[in-house]
Amino acid sequence: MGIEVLFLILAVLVVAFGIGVVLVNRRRSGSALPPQRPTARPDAPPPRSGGTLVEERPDTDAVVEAPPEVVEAPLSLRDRLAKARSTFAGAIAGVLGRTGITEESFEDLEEALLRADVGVGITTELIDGLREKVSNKEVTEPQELLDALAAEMTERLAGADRTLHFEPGEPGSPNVWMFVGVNGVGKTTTIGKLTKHEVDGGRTVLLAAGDTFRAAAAEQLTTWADRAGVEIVRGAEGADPSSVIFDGIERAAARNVDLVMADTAGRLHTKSNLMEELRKVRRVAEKGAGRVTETLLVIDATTGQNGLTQAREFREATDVTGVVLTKLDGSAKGGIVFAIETELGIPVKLVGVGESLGDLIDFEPAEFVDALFEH
Ligand SMILES: Nc1nc2c(ncn2[C@@H]2O[C@H](COP(=O)(O)OP(=O)(O)OP(=O)(O)O)[C@@H](O)[C@H]2O)c(=O)[nH]1
Ligand SMILES: [Mg+2]
Repeated sequence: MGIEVLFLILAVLVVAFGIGVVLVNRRRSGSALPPQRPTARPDAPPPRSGGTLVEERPDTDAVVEAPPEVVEAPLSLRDRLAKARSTFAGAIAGVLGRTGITEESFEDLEEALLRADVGVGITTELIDGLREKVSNKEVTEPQELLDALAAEMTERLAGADRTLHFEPGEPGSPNVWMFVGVNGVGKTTTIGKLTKHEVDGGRTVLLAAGDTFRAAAAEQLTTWADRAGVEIVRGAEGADPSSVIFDGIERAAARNVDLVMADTAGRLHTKSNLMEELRKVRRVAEKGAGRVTETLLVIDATTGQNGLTQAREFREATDVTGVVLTKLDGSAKGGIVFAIETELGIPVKLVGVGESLGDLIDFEPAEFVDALFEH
């Protein structure tokens, strides 16, 4: 009797748990993002004693926070781009609300593209292209007009090399990926997310804390290093960033580490002495055993067209090989992707869509444009 009651309670619990899991998964289904785990914020690092140049990160104390038992499915890209999508929602409703294609249809789309910060030049080209398709009867229905615009936007982003370059070489000759950009755009967070990704993919990684401007910067990077279980090389506050990065590369070479991710201090693109410092960092990074195979410019998507000006200046100072566009989750100005790629020819390689570990994804143009146009 007692055992039967126990079985009954167990059965009820199992069924209730099953229903719960199914509901959560259905609500969050359809995502291409990697699984995401809640993590500690990087700006709350554990206290550390300063002074030592090299810090060992044994694998045993690698994880700051134990991962939760139940891993929630991540939000879809469509959900993450809600703000960017809302820029287009009104125009899409306007276009579809009319029986045919009118002058207002073009005006709606033009306004949305400009508000999304696609840029005046590209917007004009896109709208002119649509007008032509309508006038030669290639496009006759409102939905076709939207499809034609989405196809043209995707086409403009096609063909770029978005891979993160990694050259396998002799042991003791690590690849170096440098991260540069203005203050607060998400450089350190991106390094943290990417380090975990690379480690999970089987590469050995070492972090070089080239932001010696403030002590908290190295602390923040140390938290990410701990989380991924990798070693970090850091210098004293105010130390020469190029020497810290050089030391990191030498250390990685000595230990046959595959990849060094080098953080740098945020700097205004208008400050010529700081841009000169970046040139030096790059020069020195090439001097030792390593090879700089990526210099990634991190741009905050919420800054819109100002990101374009930053990109120009940073490209001038260092050989920028790709852009990481962060905070796309909170931006109505995702159109900056088009301006960066079309006007500057720098490929957007990664996008940040949140603050947690799993919130860094490869940039896929078709997926991105579809997410903007979904209605
Ligand atoms: N919503 C959102 N927040 C982000 C994203 N990437 C970074 N952040 C947040 O942006 C803030 C600044 O990030 P950091 O990584 O410290 O930026 P940084 O470029 O290293 O800053 P400095 O070193 O001061 O120049 C942090 O609060 C991050 O959590 C993103 O993709 N989405
Ligand atoms: Mg930083």
